[in-house]
Amino acid sequence: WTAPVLSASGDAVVDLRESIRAKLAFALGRTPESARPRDWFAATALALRERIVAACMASERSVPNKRVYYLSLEFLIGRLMSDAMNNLGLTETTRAALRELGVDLDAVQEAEPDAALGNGGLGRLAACFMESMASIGIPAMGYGIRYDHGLFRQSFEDGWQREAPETWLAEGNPWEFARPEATYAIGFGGAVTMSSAEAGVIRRHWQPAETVRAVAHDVPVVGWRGRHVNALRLWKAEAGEPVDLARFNGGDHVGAVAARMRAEAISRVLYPSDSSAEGQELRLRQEYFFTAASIQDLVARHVAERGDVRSLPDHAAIQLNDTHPAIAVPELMRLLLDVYGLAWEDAWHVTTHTLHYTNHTLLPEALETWPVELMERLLPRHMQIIYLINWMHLEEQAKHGRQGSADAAAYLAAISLIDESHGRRVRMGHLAFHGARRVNGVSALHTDLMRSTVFSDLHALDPDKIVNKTNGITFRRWFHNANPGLTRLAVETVGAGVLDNPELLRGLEAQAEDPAFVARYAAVRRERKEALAAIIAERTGIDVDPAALFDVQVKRIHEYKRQLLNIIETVALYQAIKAEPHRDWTPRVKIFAGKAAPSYVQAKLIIKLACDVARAVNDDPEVADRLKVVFLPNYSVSLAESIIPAADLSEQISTAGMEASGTGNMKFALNGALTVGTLDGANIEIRDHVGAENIFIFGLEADGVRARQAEPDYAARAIEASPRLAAALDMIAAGRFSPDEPGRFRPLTDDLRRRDQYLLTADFDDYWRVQRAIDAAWRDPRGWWAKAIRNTARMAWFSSDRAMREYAGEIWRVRLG
Ligand code: 26Q
Repeated sequence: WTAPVLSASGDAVVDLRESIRAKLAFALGRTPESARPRDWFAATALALRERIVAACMASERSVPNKRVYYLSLEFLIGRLMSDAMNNLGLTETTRAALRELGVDLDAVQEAEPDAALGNGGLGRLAACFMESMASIGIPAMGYGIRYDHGLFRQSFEDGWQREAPETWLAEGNPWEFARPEATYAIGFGGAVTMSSAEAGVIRRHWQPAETVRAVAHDVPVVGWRGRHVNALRLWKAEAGEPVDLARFNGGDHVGAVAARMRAEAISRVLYPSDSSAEGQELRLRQEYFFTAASIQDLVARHVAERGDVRSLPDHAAIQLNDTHPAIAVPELMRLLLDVYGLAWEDAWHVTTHTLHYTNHTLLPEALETWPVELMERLLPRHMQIIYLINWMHLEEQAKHGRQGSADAAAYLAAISLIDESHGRRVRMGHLAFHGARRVNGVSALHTDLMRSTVFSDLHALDPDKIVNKTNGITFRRWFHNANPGLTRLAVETVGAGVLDNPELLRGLEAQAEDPAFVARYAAVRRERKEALAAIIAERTGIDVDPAALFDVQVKRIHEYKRQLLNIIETVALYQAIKAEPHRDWTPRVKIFAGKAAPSYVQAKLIIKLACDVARAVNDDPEVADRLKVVFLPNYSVSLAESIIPAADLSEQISTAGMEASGTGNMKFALNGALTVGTLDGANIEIRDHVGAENIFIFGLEADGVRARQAEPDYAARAIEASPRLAAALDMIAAGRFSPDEPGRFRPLTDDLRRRDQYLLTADFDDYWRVQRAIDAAWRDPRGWWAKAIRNTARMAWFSSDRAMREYAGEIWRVRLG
């Protein structure tokens, strides 16, 4: 397989080899003899970075007509080296250069720490979008925070999750460029004063009590074939003054340093929760810090290039990744009003024609709201502006009929940017919605649910505002880099054009029943499964048989994602095997991985249950290789790259209506795992693309979920109607998996019996049924592989290149470079 590698030409190898040698000596001060893999990684990254800069300078010749700015509190990038090497076509050159230095490229790649600046789907989506924008030539800049500590490291102590700080920057970051010249002052607190009227207008001035400096650090994002390079600009927080000298000299040494600590705390650590809006002051400081720095930076660039701030919407499109940067609405208004002196109407026009908002969740507990009192204290000028926006918004609606109608007050309360029902709180979703030109959902179902539920009243006011942009994944990372064997097979079968145009994967369909092709496809899978089995043995001590069906559920641990449903089915299967050990059970390995938010007690208990069930099942000699259960610690992007190509079955079993899209589902299907899933999020669109006969669907649909939730005692009745479910729950509740603490899992089983918000009990029997159909399908290898191959062949639409083209054409109205 040569492309994307233009094969390793001799000169290029020598050049790179010497460049790596020089970096090792002069940038790192190391000799080849004393260099550790981490040093070789840094030297190689620095050498590659030089080539990226060269490509960058080539692609930066002229000012683009319009730029996209992607604001996200999370970029879950993972490792950067294989992306950079492959997109530059330098993988084989690098391998050869390192070999001549006596170093193995794979070992060097393993030494790169993941940049885990995100929790899960939302952060990984931002990383895929950045890679796609660079690949298809959208001039773009990502804006985020340069956290000292990314997502915590997960380990296990007797099956309980333990968190340790993640330290990706401990030995520096060879990819980044510090840009101290791009530094902005970010204010907090203080008061708003009015100046005397100039030409009949009163100007407001915000005098912050505290300022923090935002210092830019740029990470280059290389596109496919090195054609374009964009930047990811991450802000580091520094104190306004390194130490408060007046205070220090006045004797208050501790106070002088404390102010600095308080400033630097802003970029210290990523919040590890992805499902409940925690509402702490530091989180709001993070949100404002990075949003204000980004908006100031992009407005300054625009004014420098174009002279007039009024033309901002023609030359800049800002995408808000969820509500985390929603404070951009009043921040952009503040700049336009207070700094550039625009009239309200003009400022509002510019704002609402530049901003766009992506929603990623409708779960009420995850919708951000901030107490008015906190906003007033931290961001007094922004709170004034929010009040004004809201006043005009409500006046406008009160004018257009509705007033006097019996529910007029209820209607205004529903569309208001301020929630008055439990203390006064700013609704960030409403604020982002109202300030944006387009608002998008991340799958077709999720977009429909936005229109009919959380945003129904606002949607009625502007029916064209909400649009559907189904998520995608970058095939360069999740297919070419993660599964080179399958990529090679695809290239050999349909031609190297597939690397540029994934639609060519279609050509694999014709081979779905061809024994020679199937054998090669299966051989690639087998190799990935053996590699994963080695990782499992090394990290958990569990031996698994690569011939067994690898059944995988990897994602954040959350009740709505229903890992518990999978575990209960595992327990039921264990009971069935024990009852009839001599039946021809389909050998399975159930593989779990994922992190629970440190404060999410129920999710941590679900992890413990998975580990306790794993121990009981794996230690039971009667079960032997028919069933094994594995929980792999410390799930990450790089671990996902090892797991996904090795999966036979992909578990996407969220309660219908609750998973906005999912993107792991796409990675698995592309790599040929069959999906067992509910009609939720993008699973529906995956079914539409791969064909209903090539996916295993079960369970209630979103409207059925709502209907069932309205029935009294639905959980107790479902358990009563299902002896298999009742027996599995009894076994868990009786302490069979926790003999040292029999009541350990009662919080889980009691909740299922009493409430079961996520309808595990309603879907259990259908889940069991479809799992046994999967067992049967596995016993027909020809049928199984034909389905797998059809999955790979039909997934091209889920490329994030497609998603980015849709955003570019229908939201940003930006030309591709
Ligand atoms: C909010 C406030 C305070 C602290 C943390 C947060 C917070 C952080 C992260 C809230 C939510 C998140 C992440 C959400 C997320 O990852 N959502 C997922 O987005 C994916 C990309 O669109 C979808 O595919 C998933 O369905 C959705 O769950």
